[in-house]
Amino acid sequence: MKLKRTAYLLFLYLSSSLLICIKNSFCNKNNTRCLSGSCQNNSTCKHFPQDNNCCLDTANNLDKDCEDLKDPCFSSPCQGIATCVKIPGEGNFLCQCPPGYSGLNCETATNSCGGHLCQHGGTCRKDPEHPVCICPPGYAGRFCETDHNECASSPCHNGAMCQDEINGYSCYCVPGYQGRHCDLEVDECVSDPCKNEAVCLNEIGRYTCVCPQQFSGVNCELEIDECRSQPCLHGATCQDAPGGYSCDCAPGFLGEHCELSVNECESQPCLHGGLCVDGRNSYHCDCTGSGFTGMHCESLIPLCWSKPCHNDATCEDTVDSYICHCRPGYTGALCETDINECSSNPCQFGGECVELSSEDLYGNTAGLPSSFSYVGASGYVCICQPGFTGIHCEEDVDECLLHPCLNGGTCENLPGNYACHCPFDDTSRTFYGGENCSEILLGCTHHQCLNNGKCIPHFQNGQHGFTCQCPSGYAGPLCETVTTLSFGSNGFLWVTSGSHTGIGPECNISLRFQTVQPNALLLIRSNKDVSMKLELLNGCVHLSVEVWNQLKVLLSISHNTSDGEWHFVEVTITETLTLALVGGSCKEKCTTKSSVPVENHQSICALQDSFLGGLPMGTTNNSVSVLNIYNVPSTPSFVGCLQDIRFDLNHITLENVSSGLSSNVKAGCLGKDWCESQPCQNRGRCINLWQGYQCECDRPYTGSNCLKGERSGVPQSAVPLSRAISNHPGCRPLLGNIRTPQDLCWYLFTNEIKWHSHDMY
Ligand SMILES: *[C@@H]1O[C@H](CO)[C@@H](O)[C@H](O)[C@H]1NC(C)=O
Ligand SMILES: *[C@@H]1O[C@H](CO)[C@@H](O)[C@H](O)[C@H]1NC(C)=O
Ligand SMILES: *[C@@H]1O[C@H](CO)[C@@H](O)[C@H](O)[C@H]1NC(C)=O
Ligand SMILES: *[C@@H]1O[C@H](CO)[C@@H](O)[C@H](O)[C@H]1NC(C)=O
Ligand SMILES: *[C@@H]1O[C@H](CO)[C@@H](O)[C@H](O)[C@H]1NC(C)=O
Ligand SMILES: *[C@@H]1O[C@H](CO)[C@@H](O)[C@H](O)[C@H]1NC(C)=O
Ligand SMILES: *[C@@H]1O[C@H](CO)[C@@H](O)[C@H](O)[C@H]1NC(C)=O
Ligand SMILES: CC(=O)N[C@H]1CO[C@H](CO)[C@@H](O)[C@@H]1O
Repeated sequence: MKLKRTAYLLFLYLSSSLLICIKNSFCNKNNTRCLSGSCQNNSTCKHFPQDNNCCLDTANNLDKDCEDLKDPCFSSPCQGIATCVKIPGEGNFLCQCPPGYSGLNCETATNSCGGHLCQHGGTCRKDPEHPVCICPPGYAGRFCETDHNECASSPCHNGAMCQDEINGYSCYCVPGYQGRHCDLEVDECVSDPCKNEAVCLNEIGRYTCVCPQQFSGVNCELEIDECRSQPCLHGATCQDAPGGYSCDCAPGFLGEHCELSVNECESQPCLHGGLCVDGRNSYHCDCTGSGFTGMHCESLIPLCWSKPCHNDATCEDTVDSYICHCRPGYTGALCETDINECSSNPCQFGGECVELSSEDLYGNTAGLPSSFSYVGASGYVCICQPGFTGIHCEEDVDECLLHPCLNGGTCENLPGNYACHCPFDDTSRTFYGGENCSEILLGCTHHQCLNNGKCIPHFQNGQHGFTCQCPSGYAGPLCETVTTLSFGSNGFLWVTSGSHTGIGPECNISLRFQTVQPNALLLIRSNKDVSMKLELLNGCVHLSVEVWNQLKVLLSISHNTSDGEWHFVEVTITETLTLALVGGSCKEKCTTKSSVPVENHQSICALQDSFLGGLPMGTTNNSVSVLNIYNVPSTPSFVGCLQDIRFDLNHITLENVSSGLSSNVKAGCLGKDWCESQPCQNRGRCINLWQGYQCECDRPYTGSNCLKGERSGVPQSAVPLSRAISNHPGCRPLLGNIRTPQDLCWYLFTNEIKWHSHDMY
């Protein structure tokens, strides 16, 4: 209970303190004395009488609040005109009473003339109620305390300034007025300021002189100069005279004001039709179009003036003409022709020739100076292709000096370029390739060449690929095509078109052959006029060309090829004919060439019909003409194998031969060693003849197998051909006399030869 009351009291106290303190946050003013903590923020509570307290911020010397409360004069406690004076430090005041008053607040009026009641020398007069001050002039008020303002009645006139003084005033006049009150106007003409009998007009604060003619100036003291208006024209001199002037004209002008120009052109001074243009005391001659020049168009214009020479040439006048002296690189009478220094194509290896006179190329063509000048316009520069340098691009840059080939590749410098020959790394079994041998070649990892072809990988245009290097007897991208052909007796292959597929007039024939025949026809091409034959004669390769049945070329290589081994022969037909036996057993003089150029070598290449191995030949001349073969050879047809037959770059296989254009030709080489079974008895030597064998018997044995005691040394066919042919159904020999394997049977139909291919083995 007791606690509750205390809390209540405290609440009352606090709330009342709060109400009182609303006006001033610093303190509780109600309290008659300062409570501790009543002032916040370190300000000090200050006590004043009449229950006035305030807080003094001593730290910041802020005491505004205290000031208001401290001023005891704030409520104007002193009566009348008494002065309230603060008593410092106490918060109290003192009233200083005016004369005639007394009391604490000057509320009491005195009624005696004591002291200096009247101010400013006023005289005090006693009065029953209160004394009266008689004020000296200029003062007023009960105690003469007020100075009387004499200017209040505006005594000064005409805009003058009034200055109040004790018991008086002064007027300060504006110019033009005078007098005590500035009410008198000054007559400025009194002093007679205007000269030369001018009339003086008095005005306020000034005067004006009205001058007679011929005079001017404020006081008309100046005589007027008639020349001042510059009345004389065209540079004339003005002579002033009293009341007038005269003009002394410049040469070429006339008139009172020299306004008239004398016409100097009247005398026609311009020659040769020149136009005279009159001027000020002068003239000039316009010679335009007259062909003359000079002051009076008296001189002929030099022809060089018309700049007739082109291309910065120098012009030289002569007696009646002119000469152009050209700058180097230009020619022509007017130097109008730019000499084409590039016409000789001086830049090599594809370098671009740029004339130094190509003005429009300057500034954007490397190799030319930055700006054109006629001095350097003669000649040319070569702008070389990459990889070349030198004035004429004649020097090949050796790109191999930069060692561009990686991974052990060897560098070959080429004109304008280089080539890396990349190695095959045997240890890692890696092929390198690409431009700089930097690529590991992957072309062969998944591709296999057939028939023992060798896979060669390459890297071109960012693609891995491979090519197959085919062994003899195979061709095609994967060596899948068999190029080996077996020719049986009287076998032949007729290739009718596309024999020459090369570009240009030159061509190529190559083939490999294998035979034991000493004499055989390998190939014949012919038409009515020209024929070319490749034959074996006595085991040697012969090439012959006949034109109009005349032998033109005969080439042969004296190397025995009838040994049953493969031989490669190549015929190259250019302006000369070349016959070459390549590789194998041929060691010397394996190439021979026609000594003189062959006319018609183009027509040899252009021949369309080629027969390989033989001709579909009987003895009827008819058949020959049908076959388009005009120069029928006597050589026996080929028995053996041909392989890799190429006309230019094209392989000839059985695919190229339509049915009916071949006979007794089969894919592959069916050569059989007839001697393997040792058919020759009694120590006879066996000779494999492809279609049979032959025994060379020792005496006294004879016979096909050296069994008989007959005459020896005469070769005999192992398989009697007459029997072979007569046994064959549908085959009818055209000639009854079968002597050699070349005699074949064939049927000739109208315009068509139909061949029956027979296996003669
Ligand atoms: C006291 O001082 C603080 C900080 O200086 C200020 O925020 C606050 O307003 C002051 N109080 C009063 C009542 O002036
Ligand atoms: C008051 O004064 C004391 C000592 O001078 C000081 O430490 C304190 O910070 C001051 N307080 C304020 C609110 O200024
Ligand atoms: C090959 O090397 C040359 C010179 O080092 C370089 O400029 C070129 O880019 C290289 N080529 C490739 C395909 O990396
Ligand atoms: C002859 O053939 C070879 C390749 O077999 C070829 O490189 C050459 O260019 C050919 N010559 C002519 C004149 O066709
Ligand atoms: C060529 O060689 C074969 C086989 O060696 C032989 O039989 C033949 O007599 C030879 N021919 C000539 C003309 O030497
Ligand atoms: C066939 O031609 C040859 C010469 O090429 C000639 O000697 C022969 O008489 C001709 N035979 C016939 C039947 O016309
Ligand atoms: C032969 O045939 C092959 C495959 O069809 C072809 O690529 C080639 O060009 C032909 N040769 C000739 C000479 O027509
Ligand atoms: C005028 C006024 O509010 N005076 C109060 C001052 O404070 C006391 C108590 O501290 C009150 O009793 C007064 O009424």
